[in-house]
Amino acid sequence: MEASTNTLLHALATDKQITIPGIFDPLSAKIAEIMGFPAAWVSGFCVSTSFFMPDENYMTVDQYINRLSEIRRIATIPLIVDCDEGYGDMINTLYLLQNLAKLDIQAICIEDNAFPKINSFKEPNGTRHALESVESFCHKLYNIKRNFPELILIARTESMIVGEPLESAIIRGKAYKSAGADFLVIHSKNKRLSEFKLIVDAWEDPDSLVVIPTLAEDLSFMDLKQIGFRIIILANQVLRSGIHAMCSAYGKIKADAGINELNKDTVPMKFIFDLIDNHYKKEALCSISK
Ligand code: SPV
Ligand code: MG
Repeated sequence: MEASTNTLLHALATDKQITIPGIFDPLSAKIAEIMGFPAAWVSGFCVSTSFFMPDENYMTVDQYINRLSEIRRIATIPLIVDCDEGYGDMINTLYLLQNLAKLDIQAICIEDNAFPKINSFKEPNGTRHALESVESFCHKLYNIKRNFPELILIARTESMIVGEPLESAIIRGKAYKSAGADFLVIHSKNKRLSEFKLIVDAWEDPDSLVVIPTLAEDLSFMDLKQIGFRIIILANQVLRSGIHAMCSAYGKIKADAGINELNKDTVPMKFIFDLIDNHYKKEALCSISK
């Protein structure tokens, strides 16, 4: 249990900058772990999508906790859990976090969307994308830190997502840091590096900035590191590329493209046997050596 906690704390303490991919189930978590990432982002959007539900609080808190425990049963990679807006008020948030505490979760991210949330990049469809007041969100952060002092707390403001100027996001960010947040995401629909740079330049402590560049175009992770972001989270690109691959494979089957064409973009069966068998062999060895 402690090993993974230490790994994330160690990475945060020693690596100036880290790149973290999104995961959503035991398989994706295990692949990210074997690839050697220092941590993985459990994406609310990706887990919801895997249940075929909108990222708008359709998924219940217990569904999410169950998925997290399925992931933890297989993977020891440090996890940063996307807690959306906390699944409701303070009581609901604490219920989620009490359950996460049993799962060796090192870090969480909580956003200032009002309940029920809507994914940052979805057009509101008539309903306003509302934010919690600064006071009530700070109250949430303060209570999280008071009840779970060991948890690395990432606060995320949706201020720019709802069209407020960068200055408003900075005001929220400062309040959230004072209320106990360790790191801050100023989430945005930014595409270009120059737009991301405005955020870094406006924030007094770039080391505490996390970026989730979901809509970014034409930039490398190194570009984001060079302008000063500390932690870069690629939240949902792996799931999106997986969906792309699935559609392409189903399309080839439908078009009767032939087995050779289909096999081009698949892993061999042996790849999966090895992947999974290695895990269970190691588990067996560990249990014998205890
Ligand atoms: C998620 O992965 O659930 C996120 C990141 O919150 S994003 O959907 O890109 O805003
Ligand atoms: Mg999310």
